[in-house]
Formats: sequence, C-alpha cells, structure tokens
Amino acid sequence: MYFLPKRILVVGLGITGIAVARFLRNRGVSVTITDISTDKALGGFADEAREIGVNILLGGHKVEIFQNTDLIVLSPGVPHTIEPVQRAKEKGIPVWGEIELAFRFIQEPIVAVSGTNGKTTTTALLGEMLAGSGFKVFVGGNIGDPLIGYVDRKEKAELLVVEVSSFQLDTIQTFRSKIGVLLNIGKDHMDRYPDFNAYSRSKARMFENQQAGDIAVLNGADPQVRLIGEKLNITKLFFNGRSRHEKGATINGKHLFINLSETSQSSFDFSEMKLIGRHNMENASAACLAACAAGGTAEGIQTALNTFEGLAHRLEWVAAVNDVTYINDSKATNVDSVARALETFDKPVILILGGRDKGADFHALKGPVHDRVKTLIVMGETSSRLRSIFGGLTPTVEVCTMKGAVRSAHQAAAPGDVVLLSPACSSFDTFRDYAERGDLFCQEVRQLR
Ligand code: UMA
Repeated sequence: MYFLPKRILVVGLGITGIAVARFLRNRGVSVTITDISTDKALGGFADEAREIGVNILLGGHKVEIFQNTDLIVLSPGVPHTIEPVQRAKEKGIPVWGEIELAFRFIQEPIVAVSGTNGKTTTTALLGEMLAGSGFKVFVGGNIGDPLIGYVDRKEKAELLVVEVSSFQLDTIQTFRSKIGVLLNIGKDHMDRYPDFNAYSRSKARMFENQQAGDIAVLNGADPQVRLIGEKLNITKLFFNGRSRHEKGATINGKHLFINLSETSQSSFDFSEMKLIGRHNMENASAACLAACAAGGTAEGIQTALNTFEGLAHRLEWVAAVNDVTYINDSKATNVDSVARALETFDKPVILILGGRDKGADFHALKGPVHDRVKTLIVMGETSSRLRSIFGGLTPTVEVCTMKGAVRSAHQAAAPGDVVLLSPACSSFDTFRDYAERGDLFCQEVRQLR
C-alpha cells in the first residue's frame, strides 16, 4: 500500500487519464489534468473530467504545472521524454505511469503479456482459459480497460491478466508480474524510441522486478526475446522453439505439448481452433503455457482454445461478397503484423495499406507484397512513400478515403480473392483510432452487398 501525496498531476486526458483521476479523487487527492489537445478535440473526455471534479489545463503543457506537484502520472501516449517531464524529474518529482500507480494498490498476482504483436489476442485468450479453469479473473491494461480501474472494483479477482505496452513499461518502478509473457519484438514505434535497441530495452523491463519463484514465458524463436531471456535468473518457459533441455511448449502438427517439469506434462489440440494464421498458433501456445503455469486446468484451457472467436480488427472476417472474402486487420499498425497477416492466406490478396507516418521501414514487406499481393491500395499520410516502394512490384492504386479503398478493392477483386485491410501504420492521420478505421472499413464492405 502506498500513501498518496496531496497534489497529483495527470498528463493525458484519455481513457487512462479519466481512470486515474477517478481513482485519485476517490481518495481525496487534489488532481490537475493537462493535455496538449483542446477541449473541443477531446470531446467527452473533458466533460467527464469536469464531472469528476479535477482542475483541467488544456491546449498545451505548462512547465510550471509540472514543477508544482508532488507526483506526476503519465498516460501511455505521453512520452516520458517530453521537456516538462524531464524538468520535473530533475527537480526530484516522481513520474509514474498508470500501471505503476495501480500496482502499488494491488495484492493479487499479475500475469502480464507484452510483445510487438499478438498481445491483445493472447491476453484475451489467456483470460478465457483461466476463467474457464475456475479462477476469478480481471482482464485489462493496454487491451482497453486500465489496470487502475480494477483497484476500486467491489468484486475482487484471484488473478489479473494484464496486457502491457512498451509505453506503459517505460514508466514503471516496482511493477512486477508473477508470470511475464513476452511474445515477440519487431520494429515498431520508431517515432517514439531513438532506435530498435531502446524499444527492446523497454520491453525487457517486463522482467526487471521479477523475483525467485516468478516465471518468464518467452518466444524461443525470436532472437531479441532470447537475448533478453539470457539475462534472466528466474524460471524460463519457452514456446515456439525450445531446445531439449528447456522447459515449455512444442507444437507438433495440430498438437501442443507442454512440459513444465518431470511430473507436469500436458497436451492440447489446436484442430478446432477458430483463430487463423501461424502467428495465432504462436499466440495460442504462449497462452496455453502461461495458463498451465498459472494453474489452469486442461479442460478450461482446451475449451477456451476451441471456442475463442478472436477479436475485432485482428484478422476479423467481415463478409464474403461475390465470393471475395473481406478481412479487417486494422490493428496491424506495423510491418511485422502485415507480414504475418499476408502469410495467413494462400489466395491472391488485394491489400489496403497506409496511415500515419511513424517512420517505419516498409522495405521488409517487398517480398511478401511481390509474392502475394495482386493489387495494392494505398491511403493516408504514407501513401506516396508506399507507392514509390511497392508501385514497381504490383499494380498500385492511391485513394483518399476508406470508401475509395473499398470500392477500388472491389473492382480489382475476382472470385476467390481476399481483400485485406492491414495498414502497417497507425490510424491517427485520419481516424480517432484503429477501431474507428476498422469499423468504417466494415461499414463500407457491408454497403457493397
Ligand atoms: N497527450 C498529451 N501530451 C503528449 C502526448 C499526448 O497530453 O505529449 C494526450 C493526447 O492529446 C490525448 C491523450 O494524451 O488526449 C491520450 O493518451 P493516451 O494516448 O495514453 O490514450 P488513452 O486513451 O489513455 O489510451 C491508452 C493507450 N494508448 C496508447 O498507448 C497510445 C491504449 O492503448 C490503452 O488501451 C489505454 O490507455 C488503456 O490502457 C492503445 C494503443 O494503441 C490501444 N496502444 C499501443 C499498442 O497497442 O501498440 C501501445
């Protein structure tokens, strides 16, 4: 338990800022929230903050505000490197993220899931496996339900399954998971980190407070994850590739074999799984392994594997129109996830790419685009960059709107093809978030019928 200071500054007025403000006001703290956006741009969030009863300072961050507070709590979308935050740190003012604050008020064991791709699916699936095994479970974090919200819930859980992003890990101090799952590390968020190593170091922080008896669940086939694993002195379990002396999970055909110890072995059947794609076999392996390590039952785990339908905006089946399948993968906001999505289909693909320019290197997609993409449709801030990289490899069409993208895809597609929205970019150039982008794609597809 932690005794809260009198004055706390919350930075960022989104889902996290509201949840933190509510938590602090329930404890009588004087709260100020600041956000670079304007009242109008923040929409309902500003009204909600007013109802909670906090001071609101919008349209920029004033350095003095950061200097005259006892604690700063950052939203994940706010880089901890911005000047007002750096200046406050120099003055000795503590700067935490929301999961750090929450952790100080949580006693229940946490199973945390991170990775560049697949963390939301794995978190949700793992939550179902543990709930199906009879545990009372809270599922939250980066998945959309801030961890801090759990603290004031009347109904307590026995296990917390928490998706954590690198942004959230950047601002931890004591946050510790009993089981930490690291799915993979690919190049992403290069607009936020100076280089790949810095991003990777951030992901490694997942394990920095783990103690004897805690467990790391690691992707054995990911070189960067392996490198992080080498430095860990806790129990390590590997999925997706392990050597004979390592404990963990091995896939053989449609079966997953789990070896936690000489006396604890189990197997699971993937043949009824509804999730598609090789990467989802990896996600499912990680979830099974973490669920077994957390005490899940064979029946609970297998039932969740068979019934879990996947999540919206992640390789989500939308419709079949004239025998063309439309897939919404709007959550694919980096190059790796698009490469994985393309691997999933053995039919010709009409791919919709583009969005906010995060400085990503798209060249790694040249091979997959050349081999699998029949027509490329590019949109958003990155469209001309994408056209110049891929235009010589496959017919490429530049569009301005989602309606234009879906109409062009419809024209280019023949029966048997797949139309895939998998943008490799975040959505903030045009949309509120990836969900709004995905929803609009689905709406436009349904109108084709
Ligand atoms: N802002 C500032 N100053 C800055 C930068 C931003 O005031 O310097 C403000 C913005 O104007 C905005 C506010 O901060 O109004 C938004 O904060 P936020 O981006 O942290 O948004 P939240 O609504 O609190 O959502 C966050 C996560 N967002 C990000 O990490 C970008 C959500 O993850 C998460 O679900 C939610 O907390 C609950 O935990 C989204 C995400 O895209 C889904 N995550 C990334 C990913 O999965 O790859 C990391």
